[in-house]
Amino acid sequence: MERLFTCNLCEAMCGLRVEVDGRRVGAIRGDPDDVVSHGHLCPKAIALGELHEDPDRLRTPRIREGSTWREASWDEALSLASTRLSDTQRSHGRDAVALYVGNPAVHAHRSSFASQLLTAAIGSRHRFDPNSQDSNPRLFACMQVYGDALSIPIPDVDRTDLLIMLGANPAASNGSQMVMGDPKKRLQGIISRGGQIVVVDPRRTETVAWGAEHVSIRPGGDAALVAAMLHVLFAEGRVNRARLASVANGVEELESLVADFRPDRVASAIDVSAATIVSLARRLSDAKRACLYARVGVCQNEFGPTASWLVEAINVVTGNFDGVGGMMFPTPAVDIAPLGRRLIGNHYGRWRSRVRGLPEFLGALPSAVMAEEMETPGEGQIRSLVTFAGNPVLTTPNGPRLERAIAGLDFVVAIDFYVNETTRHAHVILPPKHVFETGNYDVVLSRFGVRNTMKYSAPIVESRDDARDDWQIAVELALRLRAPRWSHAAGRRFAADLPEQAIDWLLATGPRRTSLDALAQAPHGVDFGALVPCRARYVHTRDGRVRLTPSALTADVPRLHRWIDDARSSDQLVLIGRRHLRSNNSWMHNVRSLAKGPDRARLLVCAVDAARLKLVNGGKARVTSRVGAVEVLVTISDEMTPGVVSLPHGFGHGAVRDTLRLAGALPGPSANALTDEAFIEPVLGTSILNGTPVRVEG
Ligand SMILES: Nc1nc2c(c(=O)[nH]1)N[C@H]1C(S)=C(S)[C@@H](COP(=O)(O)OP(=O)(O)OC[C@H]3O[C@@H](n4cnc5c(=O)[nH]c(N)nc54)[C@H](O)[C@@H]3O)O[C@H]1N2
Ligand SMILES: Nc1nc2c(c(=O)[nH]1)N[C@H]1C(S)=C(S)[C@@H](COP(=O)(O)OP(=O)(O)OC[C@H]3O[C@@H](n4cnc5c(=O)[nH]c(N)nc54)[C@H](O)[C@@H]3O)O[C@H]1N2
Ligand code: SF4
Ligand SMILES: [Mo]
Repeated sequence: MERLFTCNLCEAMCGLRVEVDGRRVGAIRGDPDDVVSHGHLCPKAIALGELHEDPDRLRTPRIREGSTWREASWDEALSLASTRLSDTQRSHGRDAVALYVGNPAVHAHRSSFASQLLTAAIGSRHRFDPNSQDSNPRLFACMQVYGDALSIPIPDVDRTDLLIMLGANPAASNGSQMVMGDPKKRLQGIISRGGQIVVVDPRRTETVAWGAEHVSIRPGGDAALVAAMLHVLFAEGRVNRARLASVANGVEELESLVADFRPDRVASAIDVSAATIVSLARRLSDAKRACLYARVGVCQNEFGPTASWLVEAINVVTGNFDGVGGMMFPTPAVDIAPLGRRLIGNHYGRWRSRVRGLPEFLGALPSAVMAEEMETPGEGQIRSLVTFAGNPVLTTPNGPRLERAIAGLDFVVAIDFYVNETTRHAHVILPPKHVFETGNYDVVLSRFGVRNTMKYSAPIVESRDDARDDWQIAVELALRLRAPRWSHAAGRRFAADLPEQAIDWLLATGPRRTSLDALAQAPHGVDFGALVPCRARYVHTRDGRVRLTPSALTADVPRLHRWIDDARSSDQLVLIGRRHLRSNNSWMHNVRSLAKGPDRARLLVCAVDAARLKLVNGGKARVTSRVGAVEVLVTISDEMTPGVVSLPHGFGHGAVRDTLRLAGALPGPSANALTDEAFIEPVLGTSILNGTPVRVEG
């Protein structure tokens, strides 16, 4: 039988047609009638079937005794987990148990709700997630500029004339905070309408190969670039102050803040010519409808928050905010923003990490402090850990140090269906059902659509009787931790459908006033059309105006000036990351259709640096940073620019060759054995994963 399902591996939300037979999954194709993707899919979707069938994927809880694992009943595994976590909290306080919630937790509704429940049930200030390796700078910038971290404008790609992309490579990532179905068709649509795409990236990426113009930049240079573009706009009288007066505050202050960012001063620091800076500014201002969009490459560099703020500001200043063809707010049918404001709140700095004093943001601390909080004795030390859908040993800076720290903890619980580099240190693994067995409404990702759409996928595959999903596991753990005297069976029954009831309620109270029943009548999803101007709904500052110069960010401008002055004389080699269409962060490496093919974890080096460092194509190199060293094979590539080398994250599976048999055989080291937990930006403590100083030897 063929069933429809929305792929949940990345942010593209592709609609799939999946052959299923009871518990078996067969062929997977794109759904041509899907309202988001119109038939598009990528090779990872095919792998969803392989993932479902993967013999290495755990289906039963495991308990580790020494170095051996044994299967256990849910009751035994959950009792052991909750007893040991309760013991830790009773003896050492709530903060002694840490929670790390990984990326897949935002990719299906039952998992997303589970992460909120676990956060509440554990109640620890030691809560971590990948946002401090990813979006925090942009969330913080949006919180400062628009008054809410979830007020995130999205490029109106279907109607724009100019899309300038900083630090994003949708040809590999399929788009982030820009859900657009078939990215190639969508982006090439801009060009075929006579518009233009500019990619600003230290590497000449696959997205450039789609027909975009390429501007190479020094890693970390985006804040200075955008500040210099703003300088040009003010200097050339291109700022329409009368129009801005009703929209934004801080125009004059912004003008004086960028006064010293002359293109001729900034150019040599960021390796972009003054003429290019001036031309980018003029094009952004001349285009009838334009978007400057910045993503992970910018968030993860030395000036993530400051650059993210300046990007929001320049879109506003050029009139490309909340209008057709510019940066616009979606109005999704399930709008989690009001709920997020109530449940999580726009909090910053309510508590600080014990050892380094880094601030909490949106209820979480930066992952860069995890290891030291585990290693440093004293009140509030982390003694036990729960990981949920993550692999911080491979995905956070200085993974090897974190791994040693995790191995020394009293007790570790993992909610994950693989024994990966992190979960192998767990004492108990609680494996959830696969998403095909649980259904999916993309509550978070539908906030990022380039059109307003909604889709719900019901479960399509039967489960084993004893299988549990993320939500059920979280409920069981929460009940045992916080309401041990309640009847678990009654609690389980009560909570079973809460996620669907929540979606139904959110649909009913959201902007579309609809329901899950109505959605069931639309199996390919519902398209509510293009984005519409709606800033009154999403700008939550006190006076309803955009804040162009929030003090939490303007305070970082002096550091930017110092960086420019230092960068002009620096010839330090730096490491950046990259993504590949057939990989997904640290996982999906254990399915044959994705693992096969060439080695994807090579170090890319340009010919000039290769000659200087005596590296040969296909030969070995040793890469060293402050925190570690790895051996890697080299590919000499004309995509790279002098002074910058590139290595993807998420590889280096040698330690799990027994439990991830295909992934374990893949070559390549972990890039996060080189990234440095002490190298963070100062506003939020975001990890700097692009721009790590390294030495490379042949
Ligand atoms: N150097 C460098 N490091 C990076 C990045 C980079 O660009 N460069 N990118 C960063 C970014 S943007 C991110 S988001 C992070 C990701 O970092 P993490 O979230 O720590 O890592 P993932 O590889 O996404 O972890 C996925 C884990 O979740 C499990 N999993 C998958 N689906 C489910 C499910 O439905 N339920 C449960 N319970 N588990 C599931 C998988 O088995 C796997 O073990 O990495 C960050 N790290
Ligand atoms: N196939 C695949 N798809 C994915 C993922 C995956 O791992 N694999 N991960 C998903 C996740 S978790 C995320 S967050 C998104 C991310 O999606 P994107 O934001 O599109 O991220 P990347 O593809 O990593 O592209 C980042 C680009 O930034 C460039 N860069 C590095 N440093 C700098 C800098 O200082 N300035 C500028 N301007 N550019 C810089 C890099 O060379 C790279 O080309 O992708 C998602 N989609
Ligand atoms: S682009 Fe690939 S991984 Fe992403 S949603 Fe579509 S099929 Fe899934
Ligand atoms: Mo991410």
